[in-house]
Amino acid sequence: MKTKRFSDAMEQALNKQMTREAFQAQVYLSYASWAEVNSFSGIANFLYKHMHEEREHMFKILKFINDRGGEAKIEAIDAPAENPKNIEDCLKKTLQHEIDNSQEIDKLVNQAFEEKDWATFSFTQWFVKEQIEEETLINDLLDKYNLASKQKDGNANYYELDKDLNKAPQSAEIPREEEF
Ligand code: OFO
Repeated sequence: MKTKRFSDAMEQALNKQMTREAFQAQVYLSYASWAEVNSFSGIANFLYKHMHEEREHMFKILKFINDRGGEAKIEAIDAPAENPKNIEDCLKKTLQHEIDNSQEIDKLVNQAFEEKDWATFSFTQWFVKEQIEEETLINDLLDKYNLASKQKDGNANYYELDKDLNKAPQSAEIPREEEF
């Protein structure tokens, strides 16, 4: 007989978040397909890859629920909202989805803290860090989009410069002192 090691309320909350991660994956999938159809294959590639990450998040939660003696419930996933209007809209909406998701993760952390459920508290910390990373990643893409697209003098050069700086070494060759 399995022994459940978290509350019914926590099991429910984790199940809800598991379905939410599946929803996140659907959003990435629909935006990726939209980008591909509109000939933005680079961004489509990024979004398809990220769809897989979200599915992994969903699975991570599923495993945790089952491993802790609960039962993961596979439920219907909401349809994503309408397609983005353009790349900027796509990136902004993606960022907003991540911010909303971070808030849901925070609720789980709070609940675990209030229930003194330290196993779930520790488990959710991985998601807190992951969300920090993902928000930063999408924000960076938006910055790059702005550099590449906004109508300012020399912006195209900044975009190229930024690509170069990305590959810049962390140390420089300096002339050695001559030995006399
Ligand atoms: Fe984008 O994140 Fe899942 O959690």
